[in-house]
Amino acid sequence: MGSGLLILNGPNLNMLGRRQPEIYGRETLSDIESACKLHGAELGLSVDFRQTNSEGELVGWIQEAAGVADAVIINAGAYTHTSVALFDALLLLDMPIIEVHLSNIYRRESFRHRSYVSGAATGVICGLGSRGYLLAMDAVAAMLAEDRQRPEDRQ
Ligand code: CA2
Repeated sequence: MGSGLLILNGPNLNMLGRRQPEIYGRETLSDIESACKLHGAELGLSVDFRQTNSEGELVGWIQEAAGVADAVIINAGAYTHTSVALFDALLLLDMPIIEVHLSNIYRRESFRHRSYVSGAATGVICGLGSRGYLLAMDAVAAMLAEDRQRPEDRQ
């Protein structure tokens, strides 16, 4: 059986493709979901792709991931920069966590330079548009394969 990957998207990402294409690109979240599912099939990862505008729902989904998912990719949207609750929830997970942002948050307003998610993430990808999700999936697939070979080395 393949590994299970949970891809979480936070507030306003459901609006992708409709506004601010110069920052976020022209693809919709549904386009990104399709690309992730296709890539998951190539990598042998089953993909559960979700979006919510609710911080509490994100926390709930992260809690549920324990014992169910093998890895999490998260674009927490604006909650990235504000949510200690997300940070605390992510710390409970003993699995690879990759933080993804479509835009380069470090080239934008200073309030976007702080990420609470980064403090709990295994790695961070930003500024590469929707390709960042696929690259995150490649990283997860490599980490899970390594883990299967040498589980005792995981940090
Ligand atoms: O670059 C990213 O992926 C962000 O996580 C996107 C968030 C932003 O708050 C983060 O700082 C960086 C915002 C997502 C909102 O996306 C929209 C797209 C089109 C129209 C309106 C919002």
